[in-house]
Amino acid sequence: MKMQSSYLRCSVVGDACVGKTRLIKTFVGEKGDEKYTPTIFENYHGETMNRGKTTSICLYDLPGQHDFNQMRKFALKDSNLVLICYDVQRRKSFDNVQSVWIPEIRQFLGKSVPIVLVGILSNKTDKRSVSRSEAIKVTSQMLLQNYFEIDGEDDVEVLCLFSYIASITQKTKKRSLSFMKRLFMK
Ligand SMILES: Nc1nc2c(ncn2[C@@H]2O[C@H](COP(=O)(O)OP(=O)(O)OP(=O)(O)O)[C@@H](O)[C@H]2O)c(=O)[nH]1
Ligand SMILES: [Mg+2]
Repeated sequence: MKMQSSYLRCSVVGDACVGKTRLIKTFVGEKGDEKYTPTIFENYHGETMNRGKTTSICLYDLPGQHDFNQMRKFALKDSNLVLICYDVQRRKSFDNVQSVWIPEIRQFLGKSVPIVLVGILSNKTDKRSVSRSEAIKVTSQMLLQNYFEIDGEDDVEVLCLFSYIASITQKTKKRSLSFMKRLFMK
């Protein structure tokens, strides 16, 4: 029996040191190096299963430095989906979701590409400074696809996030395919 498979490109953005690279490394199974190294641009590859279908995900790990936007532009323009990450214990990184990251993504990609908001719990001993309900409110007001709150080192939580991502892009592709079918069957 032939296994069905699909492919998507996902950019990961958000303030510096919120845990984007750590989250990606958990997903691709490269855990271990706890040293913080600011990202310029990295490309990773992972796979997830959803309803018997394998999805290959090409991940663009992008710099959190705000003025590196030209570096992010090319990766963003090539993406089917974007994750915006913030640290639930760093208020500023959440405020920048609305003031920096959503405007930048919409400038380069328009409004049609799905954006998933991801609150990362980087340090279990620190108190959170952003509530779950605030994040859900922004998700709804800014017409984002969904909100996830995860520990970037927890394999199960990270896998759930990427399995969800695979499922929504499968749906989007299905919708556009049936539109094309409708167009040519007339
Ligand atoms: N345990 C563990 N910690 C990591 C790993 N990679 C990074 N960290 C730590 O996680 C925190 C966040 O680091 P990153 O994930 O690199 O942050 P980032 O959001 O990618 O930051 P920029 O690349 O500068 O935009 C830092 O304190 C790192 O020391 C890892 O593989 N394992
Ligand atoms: Mg990084």
